[in-house]
Amino acid sequence: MVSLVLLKWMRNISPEMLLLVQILWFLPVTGAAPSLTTEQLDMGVDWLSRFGYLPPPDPVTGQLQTKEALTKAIKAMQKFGGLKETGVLDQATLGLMKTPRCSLPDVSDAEVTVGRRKRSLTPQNKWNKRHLSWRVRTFPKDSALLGRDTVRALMYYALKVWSDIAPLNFHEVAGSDADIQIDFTKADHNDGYPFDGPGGTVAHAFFPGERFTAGDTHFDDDEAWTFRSPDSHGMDLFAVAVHEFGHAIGLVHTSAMESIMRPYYQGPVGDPLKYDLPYEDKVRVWQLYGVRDSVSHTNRPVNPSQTAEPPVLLDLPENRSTVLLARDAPDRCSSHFDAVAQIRGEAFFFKGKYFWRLTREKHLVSLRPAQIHRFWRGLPTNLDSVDAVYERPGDHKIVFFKGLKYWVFKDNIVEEGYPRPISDFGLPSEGVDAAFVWLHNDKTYFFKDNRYWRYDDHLRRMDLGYPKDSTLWKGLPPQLDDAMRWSDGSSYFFKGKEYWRVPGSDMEVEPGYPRLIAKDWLLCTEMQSDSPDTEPKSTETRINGHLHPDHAENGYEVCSCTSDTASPLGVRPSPSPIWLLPPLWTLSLALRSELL
Ligand SMILES: [Ca+2]
Ligand SMILES: [Ca+2]
Ligand SMILES: [Zn+2]
Ligand SMILES: [Zn+2]
Repeated sequence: MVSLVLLKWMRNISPEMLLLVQILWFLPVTGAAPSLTTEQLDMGVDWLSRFGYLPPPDPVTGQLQTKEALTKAIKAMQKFGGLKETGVLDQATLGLMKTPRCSLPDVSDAEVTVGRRKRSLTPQNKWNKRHLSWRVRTFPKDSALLGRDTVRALMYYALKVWSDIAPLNFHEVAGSDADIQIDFTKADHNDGYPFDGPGGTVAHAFFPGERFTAGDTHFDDDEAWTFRSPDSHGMDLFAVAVHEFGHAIGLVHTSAMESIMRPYYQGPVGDPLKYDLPYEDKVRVWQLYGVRDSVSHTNRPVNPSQTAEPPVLLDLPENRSTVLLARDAPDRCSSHFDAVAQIRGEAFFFKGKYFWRLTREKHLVSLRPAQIHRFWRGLPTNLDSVDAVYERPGDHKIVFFKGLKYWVFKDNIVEEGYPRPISDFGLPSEGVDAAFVWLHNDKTYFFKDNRYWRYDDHLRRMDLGYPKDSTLWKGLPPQLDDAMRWSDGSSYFFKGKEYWRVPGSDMEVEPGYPRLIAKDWLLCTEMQSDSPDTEPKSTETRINGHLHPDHAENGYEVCSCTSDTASPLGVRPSPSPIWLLPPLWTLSLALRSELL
């Protein structure tokens, strides 16, 4: 009855314990899901081990943890996949396990081996260089579905998705020493990640590093790779390639609902020329490499006569939503903010329907604001602004206020049962101007006009003796826009274009304040107005056949969130010979003809 898979997994368990282990396993599992077959259980255990959820059993204590470990592994898998955490192999769970996916594990080895002591994922690898070469070494054998030129063009655009936003530059080479070797291969191909025929695992890539295989990307040639498939048949090559190149530059899998780095195949993602990464993925790649430096133009050839003609990027039809976003979006340099909050150590500045995000090091992650309702899932789409936002002490949930209502978020998903009335807090029916947690006493403070309240989020009740007169905070103006604590131990208060700092446990503004918000937080120079319409773009565009590199109109570099930025002009490594390959612009034409 005990299959090979189970035996393999339990090879370190003493034979005497085997029967007990078997009973412990089968009772709860079969009890909750009576239709489960041994085959399904084998498949489940094998799957959980393969993708990092089930560690090899400890030789000493393994037999005591076995049942617990399996339940825990199933729950972890369900949580990561967005399923109900039942801890048993129910139909939804088995169904997700059969979904085509990437071969790489969801949980790193390091996280598994430390057991209960939760440790963060191993430090992510990243490339130390910013110019990376790529080459498609082997092509799909069934070229009836996808021609070679189309495959190369799709790889080009899938890499460009990442280099458009991060300071990385990819160039195609013909030699055998490309950083990113791309292969279409099947079954066992000698790298420890054998493919498995149609379905199951569809592709994998190796993380950056010093190893020979670093960056290499493999696609299972037993899949029916497609592009613009009229029906939902086949695997969309562009969508899978964007995911795998995410690994090739150092990203790991995520459970975020809106991410190209979810481990499961999500279907086609639309036109490769218009594809825009989900915000979550942008932030993660910015955390590794920083934002693309808009002024260095490192992808411009040093000497055009020696290098390939840059591919002609196809003219895109006017993107309606982008235009609307640009016209509607507020100016970060000239306006006040509705709300400001420190969330997970980062700063968020809210204005109208938009927000800007700053890293822990106070680096603005993008000049372009993100739409509130697209990131904070569950707020009404017609919400035109927010009043105040803060991260709750204790459970670290995020609370949004608007008028007489409030919403509670776990990460970026709203909790059930919200909005609720702010009378829950004991606040008057006038709304709030500002909310923040004072590091000094871990209490939550609400401000409205010239009064303030002190709330205990651990006991969920208002402290006695409030409201008090806000002039007790010496130097602060009435009618604040919002306030937040910051990692330097100080509290910051915002109103109009100015902000005030209150250090430590003082209730008095530090000398030298107010200062300008735009200048100190949002990368604006004095008197500068910088609407998103004039935001510098990182790509070069061709107008009437002439090359017009975009210039940063700000006169300064957009922050780079890591210390090493893109290499300056002049140190670009000379490219490997590419004359064996048709120039990529012909591929763009090939792709265009396929698009039309
Ligand atoms: Ca497969
Ligand atoms: Ca406010
Ligand atoms: Zn993956
Ligand atoms: Zn492989």
